[in-house]
Amino acid sequence: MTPHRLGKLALATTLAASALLLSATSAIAQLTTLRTVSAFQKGTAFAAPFEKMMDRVNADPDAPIRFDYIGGPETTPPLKVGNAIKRGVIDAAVVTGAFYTNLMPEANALRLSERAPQELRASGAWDSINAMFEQGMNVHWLAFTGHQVPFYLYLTKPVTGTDLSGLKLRVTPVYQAFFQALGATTLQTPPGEVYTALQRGVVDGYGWPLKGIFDLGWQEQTKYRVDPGFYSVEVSMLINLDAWNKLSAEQQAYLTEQATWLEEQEAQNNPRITAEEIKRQEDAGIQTITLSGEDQDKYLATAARVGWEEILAQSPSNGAKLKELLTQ
Ligand code: 173
Repeated sequence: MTPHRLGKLALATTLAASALLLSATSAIAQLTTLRTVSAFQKGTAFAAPFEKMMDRVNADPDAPIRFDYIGGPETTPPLKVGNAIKRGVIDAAVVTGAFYTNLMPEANALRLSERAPQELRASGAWDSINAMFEQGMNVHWLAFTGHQVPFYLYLTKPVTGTDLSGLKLRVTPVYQAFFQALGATTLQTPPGEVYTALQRGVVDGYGWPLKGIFDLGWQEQTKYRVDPGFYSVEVSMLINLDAWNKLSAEQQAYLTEQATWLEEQEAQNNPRITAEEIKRQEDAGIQTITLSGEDQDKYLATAARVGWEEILAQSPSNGAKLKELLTQ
């Protein structure tokens, strides 16, 4: 054998070996289970819709994928979930943009969306926003819940107008700029620390959506809800992009179908749940402080103005695009 032929043979052998190796890795890479974490406590208002979806998938004998639900904040601190999903420590996450503004500040714009997930999907806006998620977070944006569930200011002391000076309020990046613009001082905490902060008098109130305050017993520490609500909840399921790319087209299509089912459930159920929640808060003795007329105008206009100002300052290019995609 000439040295030349020997070289060729060696090359052929190497090629065959790497082809084998490749097919072996792609067999291993075939994902059948998504390791999933929720930033919200198991069974609570914003985890429950996703838990229902995961149960539905896991009960479907024909499902091409399963969810392995590892758990809630006891497994990953809520403010660390963004990092875990970005790095692929987990495959799927139930989380809201306010919990990972350090990684992708513009995701916090989804609470300013005037468009329902159904509209975003139909118009193609979903794909543009998903491209931002891929780029900024290394995730696929699978599902968007909570739309049209407003956020509120809850208090232990009354206010008479829009002046919040002298109050210290528990916030996340959902509310921080807004409450500060009205004069409040703020303290950021994850949901799990709200009860103790109220009980110890560390804060005079907190921001939270309409639903969910009973989950962790906060009604015991809440005297007032300020109406109207503002913004609209966004809690999403994110799939790590490397995990998503390992799924077959069939698995991806199946998961997208589950997401649209979930979003349809939300659209059907949230109006009823909000009405029930208002009644339940009233029955628990929580009084309503209603801002009307000019106060209401100022309150809502300030919320919208500072919400977008913050997004545009932190993320000028994607922020402007999001404003166009999300507002009427
Ligand atoms: O208040 C919060 O912790 C928060 O930002 C949030 C966001 C979406 C749903 C529920 C709470």
